Amino acid sequence: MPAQKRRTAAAGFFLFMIFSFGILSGQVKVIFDTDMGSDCDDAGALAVLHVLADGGEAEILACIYSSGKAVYGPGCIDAINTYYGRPDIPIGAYFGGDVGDSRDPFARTIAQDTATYRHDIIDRSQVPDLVEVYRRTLASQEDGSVVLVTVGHLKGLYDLLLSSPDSISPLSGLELAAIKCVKWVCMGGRYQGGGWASEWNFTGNGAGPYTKTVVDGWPKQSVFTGGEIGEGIITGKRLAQTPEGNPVRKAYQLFLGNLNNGRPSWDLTAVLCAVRGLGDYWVSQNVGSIRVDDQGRNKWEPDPDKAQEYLLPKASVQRMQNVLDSLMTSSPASTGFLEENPGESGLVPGTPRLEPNYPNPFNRGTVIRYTLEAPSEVSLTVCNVLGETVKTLVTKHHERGEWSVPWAGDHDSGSEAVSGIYFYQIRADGFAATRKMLLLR
Ligand SMILES: [Ca+2]
Repeated sequence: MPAQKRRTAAAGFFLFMIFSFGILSGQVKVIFDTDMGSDCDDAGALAVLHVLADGGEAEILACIYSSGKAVYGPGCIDAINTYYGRPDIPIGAYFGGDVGDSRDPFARTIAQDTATYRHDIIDRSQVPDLVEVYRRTLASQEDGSVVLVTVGHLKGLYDLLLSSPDSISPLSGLELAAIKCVKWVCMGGRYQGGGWASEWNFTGNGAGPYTKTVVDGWPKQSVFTGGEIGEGIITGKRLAQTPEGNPVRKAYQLFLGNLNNGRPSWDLTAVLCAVRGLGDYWVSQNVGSIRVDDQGRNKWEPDPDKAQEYLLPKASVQRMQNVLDSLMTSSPASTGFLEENPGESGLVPGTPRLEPNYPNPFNRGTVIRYTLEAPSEVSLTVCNVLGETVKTLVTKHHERGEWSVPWAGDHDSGSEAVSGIYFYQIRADGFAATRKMLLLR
């Protein structure tokens, strides 16, 4: 089948899968607030968020560009959103000039290359003010439903919290945050040293004076992933295996000069925590609260105890690298590899019927069931999103009837498969059927 047709068939199939099997339930609704352009880990974090959305774990409500000294952040965000098949996510930008990084190692190049990335926003002149997007997005959501994640300076959030009632909502920004948000996950600060610490998102580029107001004034739970959490988790090398047209690959390549060494995963950890919580990746220190000074420096105090916590590592660095790298480098669902699968129609006599696996999502293992209407030579395999066979579960002659096969989330080699989307495909006498499943470690 021609590649284009295969992609089109795959896109339709993915949409069918998502809307047919209720994978959307349990989604975390996320607003992503970024200084896209200063460092490539913002691009990696947005990629992780899209892949989590592809897997039905998250919905991306809006992207906020909260750096005011470079203008191409929104264009770079739009290029990534478009690559992942979500070109219409609202984007808001900061238009002030007092907070932000004037360096632009990759955003401009990506934002201006609309021929390659097929997006339509180039710079911030094409998007609304971030306060408008924040307010509109929050006002449209159910109470207590939104997770806000910031991976840059806090000026955007500062402007939201200080915003007044307007035609969008009779609530102030502080009230909107208190009513609509369930929590805020923030990449910022440092916590494990014990004393006063200086971290770039909190203190850099003129952000310091705003950090204290936001950290002290945020009205709901806040979770901080400190600089030390992402620092040792080096990701991005696997981007070399993704298509040349991947803007996230381009961001890492331009920022680092090559794809040989990878980059710490500061912002990626915040996104993963926003969507999956602590999981078995982290534990949290939740007794005490943060003190922030006027320069944005911070320290953790055991008293008073507020609804604030910071992450401590639990899983190994190696495992976190695997989890984040495999998310960041997964193919977008909209450009998947799948072939047409006539078995999905269920109308052709002799077609194998493949049932939804259970449980799904799953952690330790899942069971795949299928029905044969006639004796057949059967193969049942599990593939990853790159189309590589992970595990061959069945290759044999089967009588007609109902069958079930467990998959323990392992490779043919016996090693553990990483978190992510997988596909299981049955082939029997020239027919094939494929379904999607989600492994969560
Ligand atoms: Ca950042």
